[in-house]
Amino acid sequence: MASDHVQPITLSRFLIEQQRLPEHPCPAELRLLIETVARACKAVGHAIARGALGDVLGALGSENVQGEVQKKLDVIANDLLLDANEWGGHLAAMASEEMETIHRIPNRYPKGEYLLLFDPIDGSSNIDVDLSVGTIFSVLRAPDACAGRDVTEEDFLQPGRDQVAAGYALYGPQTLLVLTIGTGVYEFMLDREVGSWRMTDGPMRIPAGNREFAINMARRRQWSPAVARYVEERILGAEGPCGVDYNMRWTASMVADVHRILKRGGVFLYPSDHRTTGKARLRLLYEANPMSFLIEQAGGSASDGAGRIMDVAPTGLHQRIGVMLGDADEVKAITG
Ligand code: FDP
Repeated sequence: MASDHVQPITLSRFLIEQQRLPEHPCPAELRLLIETVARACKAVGHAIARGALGDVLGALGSENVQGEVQKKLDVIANDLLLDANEWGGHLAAMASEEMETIHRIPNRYPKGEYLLLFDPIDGSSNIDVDLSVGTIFSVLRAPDACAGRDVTEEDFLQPGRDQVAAGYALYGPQTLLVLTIGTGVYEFMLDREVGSWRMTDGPMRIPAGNREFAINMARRRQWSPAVARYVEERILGAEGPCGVDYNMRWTASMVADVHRILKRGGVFLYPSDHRTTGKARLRLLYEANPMSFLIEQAGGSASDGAGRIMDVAPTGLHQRIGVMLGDADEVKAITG
């Protein structure tokens, strides 16, 4: 008997429908670029799933530009994203957490009008303990001024509000792709049997009023008075000024924490160290900006404590920034 269960639409169909929108049509080149990134994320997810049997776990013994020990999967995922996106003709250059400087498209391939930034494996400390990790990506337009010359690092230093697409893959119990091209946030799940991404949620809206905050409590000494007050009041719960109990969640993977916020609400906080100017954990261009784009598109807000993250004018490829994002009311309760 034929099943009457209608399968949700695929990522390809969603993007083609976006290309046909009378207002804000998705350019064909951008559609093809996103499909390529999504294909690369499938390969990254496959590599992760091979785990110890595929000899992909553990550290490499090298350090990345941030001075962090590189895991084997950091490098494998970086190479998969580079290889998949090099030859399609949609990009002028790429940048990644794992590479000191930008990767220009080699001369043997045609060049396109977009710039791709990514964090190939976010939440690396989770890899060896079989917990969720993700890939984050951001797409910018290459400035007109770089036509006919080599792309430079400066071409990547654009504020987050200029992103044309952003998203992440979440490698958890299911493999998901969450995407925005400025027309809302959509979630796709990898159907492993047929190898395609199918829409499972969207347009996503951050549910209001969920009383959960995500913060690494061990960094308490670094918090500003505003962040400390916010957290203290929530720990007091029903016995404090909030009058209700809150819960704390921390997965040590920004992708997993942001995904929980998109689905269930609450806030994610990784503030900068208020004692030291500019000392922060998360990177602006390939972590904070793409996540802020998704969060704002889902009705939330994203601040560095002083203002909107997506309005920050970047000064360096690997620049770090404090991050407070999620439910707009909760973010406001910290930033005022
Ligand atoms: P990681 O460096 O392990 O890739 O990208 C930064 C990040 O992960 C975030 O995903 C995560 O939220 C945070 O660092 C974890 O930080 P803690 O080690 O302080 O928990």
